[in-house]
Amino acid sequence: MKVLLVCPSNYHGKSATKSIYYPMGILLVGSLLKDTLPSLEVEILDGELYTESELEEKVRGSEILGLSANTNNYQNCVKLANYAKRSGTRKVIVGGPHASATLSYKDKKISMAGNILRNQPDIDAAIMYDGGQAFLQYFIESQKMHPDYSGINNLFWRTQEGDLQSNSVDLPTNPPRFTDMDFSLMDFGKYWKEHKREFPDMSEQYVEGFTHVGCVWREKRGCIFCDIPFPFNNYQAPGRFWRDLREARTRLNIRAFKDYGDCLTGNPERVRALLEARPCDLEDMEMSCYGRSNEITEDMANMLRDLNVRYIYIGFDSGDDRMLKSMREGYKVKENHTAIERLVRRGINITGSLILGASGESEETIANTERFAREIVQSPNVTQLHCAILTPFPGAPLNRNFLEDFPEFSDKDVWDTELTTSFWISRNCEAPYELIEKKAREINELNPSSRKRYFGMKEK
Ligand code: B12
Repeated sequence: MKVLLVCPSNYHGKSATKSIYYPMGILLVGSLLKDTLPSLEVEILDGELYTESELEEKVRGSEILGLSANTNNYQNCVKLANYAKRSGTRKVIVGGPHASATLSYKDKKISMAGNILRNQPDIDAAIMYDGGQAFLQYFIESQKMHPDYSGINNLFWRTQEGDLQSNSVDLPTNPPRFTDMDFSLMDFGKYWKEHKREFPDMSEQYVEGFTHVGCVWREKRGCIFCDIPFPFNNYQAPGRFWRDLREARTRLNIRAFKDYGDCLTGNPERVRALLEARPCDLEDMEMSCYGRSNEITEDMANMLRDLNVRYIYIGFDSGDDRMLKSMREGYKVKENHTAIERLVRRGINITGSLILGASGESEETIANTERFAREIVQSPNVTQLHCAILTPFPGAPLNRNFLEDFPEFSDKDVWDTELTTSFWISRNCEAPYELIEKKAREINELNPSSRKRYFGMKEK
């Protein structure tokens, strides 16, 4: 019996990170299944690496299909679900950030998982947040003559009579561990090669992991577009983290790890504890991480250097203070410049990103962001710079404002990013959509990397 887990590619446009990063979500879900039921055939597929017909061929003959949905790839999840059901797959289950979103409309909280099941007859169940346990239990129950899905937390499901049911939901609080990943399910070699091309200052063999989850700023106020699932900032116990990483090194011979934690720089005490707990034999381990500009003090920059951080991803987000305020970023353009200076002095590379299209965006604010972008790409340490258009993700704080203007989306499961983006701009920006799109493309062209980031639009 085969269980297939797929993370399909984006619906509009190509991802700039194709073949660089592997899909950790389905790796974790598949690993728990394989660890619990070793004789089961579990296949993990990164949909970006296959054509539609190749994926369909893989789907044929799978008994259970699990799909990892973000808002940008959800239409492709639906297409694959339809195909699977036509070709005999017994159960189709959807998880991931899109299935985990909660909409706020008037006084109501609406689960996207419910919208998915109401609108898609070919999808049997949707799982919110951490999907490992729920998927495993769903699989086990689905093999029984009289399955009972009622005790599986995080699960939305349909009864045999077709009624929609939902169980209680646990918020995700703990960082995933390397030890929960069955590395034999993933072919790392092909990712390592591409990763090295894009990030030459980092060792080729890397593994993705989490020193922490959540973001300190998000706990206080948070950026309006943020759809990260973790409500609290929670760091791993440093000793355990390094022991886990040592084990990953033994198994995979890795020399670097990419910290997918939402923002490393928010909690200086915990960063210091991480550094101080690092054992001598891991002192040469290289890192990349996410950070916020105003949290990069001289002290934080020293700690990042001492942790061998080779690349840090920073959302600069705008070159205009009014737009930074509009996005509720909690910092100003000056702090973006200061962070760059501090990182440059320590030889740390920066992957920056910018967003056009927040409330109040005008020709003047766009011009300021363009100027900022042109200035910072002069720095040899700014090795990537992406420009996105603000997308109203269904689980982000701004979904509330979006739904006030476009209530028809409150019971939809497809939130086509090209459409929602243009709707949002039409109500919230002074500049027209066409100008914002043109400028986002132009700023993207300034990216020193040859991989220009996909930003939610059809390619031209
Ligand atoms: C690292 C990261 C990336 C990396 C790597 C992604 C990768 N291929 O692994 C890069 C930089 C490439 C990236 C790109 C993008 N990302 Co990103 N990314 C993240 C980040 C920080 C961590 C993701 C991660 O690996 N988590 C760890 C794994 C274990 O968690 P997970 O994937 O969510 O999986 C768990 C559950 O969701 C669930 N689950 C997942 N899949 C499935 C499937 C089944 C069947 C089941 C049952 C359960 C299940 O169980 C898993 C285990 O607990 C998150 C924020 C966050 N903290 O989650 C944003 C995040 C996921 N990204 C986001 C976005 C928008 C994007 C982009 C679209 C940005 C852009 N405009 O280009 C692209 C799209 C890329 C793509 N091809 O789809 C959004 C998604 C919002 C949404 N509603 O869709 C997030 C939430 C950030 C945000 N904006 O708030 N991203």
